[in-house]
Amino acid sequence: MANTTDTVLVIGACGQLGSELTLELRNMYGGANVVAADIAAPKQADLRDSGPFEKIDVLDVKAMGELASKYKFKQIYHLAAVLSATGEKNPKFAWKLNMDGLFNVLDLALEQKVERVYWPSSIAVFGPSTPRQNTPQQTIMDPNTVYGISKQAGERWCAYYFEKYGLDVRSLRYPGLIGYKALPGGGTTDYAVDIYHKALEGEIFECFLSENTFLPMMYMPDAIKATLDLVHAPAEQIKVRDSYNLSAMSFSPEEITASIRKHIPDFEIVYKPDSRQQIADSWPQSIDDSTAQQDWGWKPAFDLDAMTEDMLLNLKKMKD
Ligand code: AKB
Repeated sequence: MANTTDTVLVIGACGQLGSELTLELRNMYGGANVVAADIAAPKQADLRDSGPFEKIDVLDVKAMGELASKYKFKQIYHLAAVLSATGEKNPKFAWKLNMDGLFNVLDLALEQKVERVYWPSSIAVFGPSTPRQNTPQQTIMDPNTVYGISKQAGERWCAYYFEKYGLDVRSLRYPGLIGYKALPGGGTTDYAVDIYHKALEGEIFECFLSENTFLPMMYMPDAIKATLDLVHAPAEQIKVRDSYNLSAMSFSPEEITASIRKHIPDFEIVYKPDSRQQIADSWPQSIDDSTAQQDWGWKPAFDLDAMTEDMLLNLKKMKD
């Protein structure tokens, strides 16, 4: 249950997930109680106008400490990260931001007695030796992107802070996230957002993955619901303290194209796989999330066609 007097911090609030999660949290806790923080100010008017914004670099320990002293946060959602494709361009920086950022948040949470921390992991924790179909909660993990390595290490640190220091950290392994409000930045699954924009603009879509590349994906309302359900579940229900597998749908570029063509029959796609193909080929094609279902009742609402209908409707409204 949400305690509506809690003060909440969202780090990475202007990103694809952060911008939607912050708005939902403001609905739950009240605008003034949810601080959006990021390295640059929000462009979205609803995010900008609905509550406080603080410019912060998660690597700046002093500024983070001052922010926490000012607001006395009860919950922190730490979403800032370099994603899979961008991470490969500058692996050392990706490691620094993803790992030091997490340590700064975990240590701050301990120091300031923050009651709950949420940190997202990803299907990127899995690698070429992981079983690719219905990937189990616990299995071989040999990630070969710096993003995946940082998420796998981060998961272990979250479990460590819980076991050694009693910090209530919770986490989900997100699949590719698809939403219409904000664009993703630098991931391997980003094509599945871009494709809707290009379809509506009447452009030929150049896909950086091959037509039969299946990846686990999720529509943003499901991702927000999963996150809030997990964070607000009673502590005794949270049995996994590294990160929960989470699943909704799995499709290929060819299948999402067919789904879009039900609404835009002349939509065209061409395939030009690039370096992101190799990343996609190292990830699972589908995920077994039965542990999340059993522990805290996870159930997605959207499949591919339901998502396509909603995406096209909302993007069209935004473009008109
Ligand atoms: C990415 O593609 O890097 C992310 C992810 C699956 O974590 N969307």
